[in-house]
Amino acid sequence: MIDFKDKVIYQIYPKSFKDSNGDGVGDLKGILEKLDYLKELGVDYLWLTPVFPSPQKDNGYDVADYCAIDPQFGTMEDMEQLIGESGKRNMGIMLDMVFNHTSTSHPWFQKALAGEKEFQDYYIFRDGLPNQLPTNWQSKFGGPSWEYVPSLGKWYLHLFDVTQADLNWDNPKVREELKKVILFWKEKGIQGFRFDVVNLISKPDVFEDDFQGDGRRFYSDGPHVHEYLKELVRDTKIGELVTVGEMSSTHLKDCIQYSAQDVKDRELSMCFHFHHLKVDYKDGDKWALMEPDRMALKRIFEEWQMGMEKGNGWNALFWCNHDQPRIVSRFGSEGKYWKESAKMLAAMIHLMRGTPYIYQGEEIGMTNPHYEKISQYRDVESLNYYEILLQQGKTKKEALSILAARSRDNSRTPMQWSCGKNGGFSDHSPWMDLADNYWEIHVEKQREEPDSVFSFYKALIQMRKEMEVISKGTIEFMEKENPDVLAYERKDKNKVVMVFGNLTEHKTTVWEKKPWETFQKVLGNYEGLHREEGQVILRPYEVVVLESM
Ligand code: TEU
Repeated sequence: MIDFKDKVIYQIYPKSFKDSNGDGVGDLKGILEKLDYLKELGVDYLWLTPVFPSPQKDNGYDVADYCAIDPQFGTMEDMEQLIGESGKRNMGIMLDMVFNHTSTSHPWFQKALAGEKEFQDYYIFRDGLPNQLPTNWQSKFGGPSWEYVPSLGKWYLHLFDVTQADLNWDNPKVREELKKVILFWKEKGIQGFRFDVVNLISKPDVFEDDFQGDGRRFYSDGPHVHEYLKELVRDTKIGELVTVGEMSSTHLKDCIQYSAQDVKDRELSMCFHFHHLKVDYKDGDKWALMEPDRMALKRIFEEWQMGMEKGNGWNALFWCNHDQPRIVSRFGSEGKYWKESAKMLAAMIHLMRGTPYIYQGEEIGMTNPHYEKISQYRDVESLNYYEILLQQGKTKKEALSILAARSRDNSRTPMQWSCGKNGGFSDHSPWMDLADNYWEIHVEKQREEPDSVFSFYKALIQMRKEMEVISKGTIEFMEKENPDVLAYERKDKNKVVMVFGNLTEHKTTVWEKKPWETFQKVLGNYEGLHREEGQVILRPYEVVVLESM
């Protein structure tokens, strides 16, 4: 089994990473051009979001063929070259397996539509009249989660877009097909897998209306999910690779099971959950704006960090991905304290117990783009919700300001490589607009600066590799009642490391009384350790990392 505890994973959204052939869309050859940059940053694995043939209704999460490359991203030879060249630099490629659903363009679904019973059993079809939805469940992208096929007189389930039909994992043939996909890529030298919404694969035996919610309580961490995952891992022997499951609306007890390390039938290396990224959803509604609830954030980190440690599970640590707004725009500052807040947020995540993920552009503190026109958006969820918000009576201006804060497109803007044309992303006008600040926030500038956000990420990655207490130590939280400060202590038999982060843009006091003289500062985003009358004071968005001497 591979030791992934001191590894750092970098997420690439290929469409927006680097365009090599001047069509305005990023591609595999573009990634190849940037391998030395990624090596310099110090990451170990590159997770690529889907690059398989797809109608791109959901930017590749609607897969039409799991074992080929979409021509817009390149060819199979490009992928093989990327695997080889990454390997030479000691970096592994991880692919994104979207196994909860396929595109409705997938040959399996097409055969189902043509009336082949065998393939209808690959999906979740229900007989019914056109005006009788099988259940009242809602799609995660808005609207009902069922679509009627008049020619068949049946409904099919789609938890996401109408072109993303849910697979029927209760059918052993489906499970066998998906194992073949894994083996195909493993054979090519893929070093790890990320499994998209994998905790949604097992649907309940009986489908019923949900009068308390949108239906998710019936299928999240569903009845056979652990059994199916165990089977998949066992039969493909991916227990020896790095695997991460994306868990939607999940539970701690299930995540412990998904990522339990020392058990006979292992499931995955680690899990993503999203609870810490819902602390600015008003009443749980992503489309209702609210300031982040910092106490809730602290509580969630504590609950998950302590719970996973106790259960011997393993967390994937992250702030950003292709579905989330940029973290500096969200929990930090885009103005005066842009750099300080980007660094503080980075340290708070990287030094916890788990494996850190960096989403492209996060390492240079990229921000939300603040689009002002609906025509600038590309994401299916954002476009659907824009209409829903208008139907709810919001003005266009209000709906646009909600999207500017919440849209998934906030993180999907092209990577800012330089202050040159199109931010050095492409010679052609890009498939979506860049953030205007690319002239100021870009890789070229930060790569050389010792004080840059980029250099800080490099230092964090180094630290994990050099200090076993970061990768393997236990964790304990401090400052639990202090709403301004997130703080924790990492410990092993040789060392104690303390991390204090000021989550606010004002000066604040650390309540904890520690023998400060016995610690030395090893990393921070300000000079020295500021003390007033014996108390440690944190400056705006300050982070200090101290090590026992
Ligand atoms: O996302 C799953 C998911 O539920 C979300 O993060 C989703 O974007 C959010 O709930 C909407 O508010 C995964 C992928 O990361 C995402 O890009 C895909 O669109 C989705 O699955 C479907 O494959």
